[in-house]
Amino acid sequence: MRISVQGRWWYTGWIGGVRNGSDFIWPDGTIVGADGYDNWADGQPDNTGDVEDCMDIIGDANTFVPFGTWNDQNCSITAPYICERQQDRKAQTLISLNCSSFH
Ligand SMILES: [Ca+2]
Repeated sequence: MRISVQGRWWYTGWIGGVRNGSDFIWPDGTIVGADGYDNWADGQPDNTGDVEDCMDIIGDANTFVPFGTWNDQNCSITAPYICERQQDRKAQTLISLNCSSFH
């Protein structure tokens, strides 16, 4: 499975986390994993080449890494990004929208 954005297929997508020292933080400033949940792929984050400061999600089941797991990646790679959207289901109004600042 790959990620489809406006008719183009991608093998990855940015999910907003960035390196902050020895941790990664989400766009709202919370530390990744502080809530007891993370979904890093086996062996990740590995900071290959000491340049992987952004978090992406694996969208290619042809690799040996499960779809949907997380990886640290070089921030300069162009990829679509995934936003967190909170919506009031009853009122159908947007409460908040958090997107990564890189893409
Ligand atoms: Ca990595």
